[in-house]
Amino acid sequence: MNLIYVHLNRIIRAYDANIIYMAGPGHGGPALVANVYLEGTYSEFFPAITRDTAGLRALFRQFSTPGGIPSHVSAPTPGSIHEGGELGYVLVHAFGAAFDNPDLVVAAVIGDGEAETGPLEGSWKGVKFLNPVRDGAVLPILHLNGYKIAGPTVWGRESDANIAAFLQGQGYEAHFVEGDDPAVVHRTFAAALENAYLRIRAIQSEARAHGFSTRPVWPALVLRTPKGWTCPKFVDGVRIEGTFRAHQVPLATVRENPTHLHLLEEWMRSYRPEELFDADGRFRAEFADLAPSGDRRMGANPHANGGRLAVPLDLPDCTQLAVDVPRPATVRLESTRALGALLRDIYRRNPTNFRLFCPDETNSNRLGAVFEATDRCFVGPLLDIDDHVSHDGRVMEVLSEHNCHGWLEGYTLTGRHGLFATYEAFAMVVDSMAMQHAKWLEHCRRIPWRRPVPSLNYLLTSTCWRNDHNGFSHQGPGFIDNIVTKKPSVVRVYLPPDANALLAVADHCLRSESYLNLIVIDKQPQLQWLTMAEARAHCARGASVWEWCSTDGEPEIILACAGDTATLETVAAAWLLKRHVPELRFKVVNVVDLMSLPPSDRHPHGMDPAAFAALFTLDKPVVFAFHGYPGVIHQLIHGRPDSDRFHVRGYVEEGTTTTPFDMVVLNRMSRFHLCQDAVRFTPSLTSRGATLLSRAEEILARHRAYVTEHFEDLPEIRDWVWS
Ligand SMILES: Cc1ncc(C[n+]2csc(CCOP(=O)(O)OP(=O)(O)O)c2C)c(N)n1
Repeated sequence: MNLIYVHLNRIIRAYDANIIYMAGPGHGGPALVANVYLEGTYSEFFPAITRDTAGLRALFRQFSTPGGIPSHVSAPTPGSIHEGGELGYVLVHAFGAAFDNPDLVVAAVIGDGEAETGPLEGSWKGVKFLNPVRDGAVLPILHLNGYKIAGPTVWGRESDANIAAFLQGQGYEAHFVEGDDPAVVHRTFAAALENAYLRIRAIQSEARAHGFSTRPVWPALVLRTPKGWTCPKFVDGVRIEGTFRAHQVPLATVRENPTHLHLLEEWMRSYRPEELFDADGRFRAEFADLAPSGDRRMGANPHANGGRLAVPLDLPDCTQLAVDVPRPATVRLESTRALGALLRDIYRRNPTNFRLFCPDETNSNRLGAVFEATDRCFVGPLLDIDDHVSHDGRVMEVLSEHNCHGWLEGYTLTGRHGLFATYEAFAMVVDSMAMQHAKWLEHCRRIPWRRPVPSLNYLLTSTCWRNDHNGFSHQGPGFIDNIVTKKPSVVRVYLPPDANALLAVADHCLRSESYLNLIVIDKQPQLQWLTMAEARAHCARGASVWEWCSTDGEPEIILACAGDTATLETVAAAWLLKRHVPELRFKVVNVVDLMSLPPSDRHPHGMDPAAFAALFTLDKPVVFAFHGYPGVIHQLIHGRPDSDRFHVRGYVEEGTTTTPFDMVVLNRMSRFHLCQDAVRFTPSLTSRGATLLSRAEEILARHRAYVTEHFEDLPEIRDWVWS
């Protein structure tokens, strides 16, 4: 890791190159910290870590100790936008950083252990989406030290020929550097790195001067050096250098074992510190001057602190794209089409700093309006029959949620904007990436010099309620469960009930910084509830009473809902209750901003007690229909007055191929189930309530027979509108 750093420095100096370093093997963190210290950036960001003996001592003592810094390349490491703690993502992050950064070269160091992960193996294909005219370059440096924690690595035991063949198939020309004699490896690596850099620049100059018709073959370096190179060769008679035993801490128990302590001293002295540092612990100028200066230092490169470069999006006026809703619950349309129009206009106004990332579902998710402004990006052979595919396209469709997520992370961490649109169920493929990104953003908030970056926005569509034709595999709202457990400072969850609310929410999210914004809404035709003005006011409040479908007077019960299908069933339940038990007084409360539910000391969006009581009262039963797993609502309202009065219906893992209404019946969230709950939890209702209960049972029985025979819902359900 050190070797690579100083040779990149050499290239930066020689060519005034704009390079950032991404360290895949997380345990190489100390090397990155050491180098940013030696080049001076560390002391600029952390003035207490001075460039003298006291500073060195403070630097060493804070390493991986309580109150200190993590052992990985983490948010406090200047020059870093990639931690490497959870292995697998270094190449996807590198490509995300390189997109639309034509001058930037991202050196991505990949451990041979990391190279075994699914995401890493799946991310070589980034070059097939990398346009040499408008994008920067990624230089993969595959480091084969032969071992993971305890076992051999797949690539470490593979021949050069096989590795070269693999990389060739992925679109790279591999250059090998191998050895264990530092003096020799320095020379061969210097030459290989310089050649690779010049090859990158030649590819780019050629494409930028004359265009390109076939995808360039990009260089990749493969470096074989011993694991724990230059650490003690043997400890207690056992071989360490070049073996798995060198992983992380090659020499332990130095406090208790004088022989080990002696070995440690010998090892440290083998680097001849007295030649490198003066008597006061200052790095000697003749070596310090080898590093680049100013923002060319990799620790200071602004791309690795993307907020320094971020420009807010030029957003169109979303009210111009509003859908017409003359009366609530009478117009049906596909809400995500309105978002597609917004994204199209964003593409037009922001030609170089916005991208949509999607696993080949842009059309399926009804976002196809973007193709009026741009194409799908594909840097490979194009065919006549392709639909909106070009080398210059800016819609990033790759059937890999890992790539979509990782590219967007790299893109936003370097200061640009985007949206990841995906089928709801398959967002869980990247649960872990979302979690790691949330940690990164959270950590950055506590580091003053880390500037805020554009938020990572998710659109989850093709939701569990409307995957009736795909069936159980496509039904799963669990990504919400993952997100709501993350730090309140970095997560936001929105469930817009219709198109205008979706526009208002998207506009808000695309202006925000340093959050994970989750937006959940289905793509199928759905009833529209709100005018644009109403939607904006409702979304700004986060949750409000819908008077038009509530009754007058003090409510005896609250019908609450969050999510499009949950809203439909709740409003339809309100309609039924008004007809069949007109004496019942209730309010319908719609929640757009899920994080308005917890108490305000648990989330910054949490309603204050008075606002919460104004919606939910202090003591009345609440029948809550929720888009996702019911436990999420119970978790969020914990601590609110008398939280036992909340009776939540939601997705309870009943999935299959069936009709839309059958899905809500199977999960017991249908309008009839909600009516049953309303009657059950309002003790004052007697005979009329009982009549409604039996009528609900009768319709549910009729429904079952009808869908099995006709494969569609009862007309009175399918065509229901508010009247
Ligand atoms: C996804 C993931 N799985 C497992 C681990 C635990 N782990 C930490 S380091 C390591 C071995 C890494 O080997 P390699 O990538 O070759 O790095 P190096 O040998 O340079 O340390 C493993 C398995 C992890 N950090 N991330």
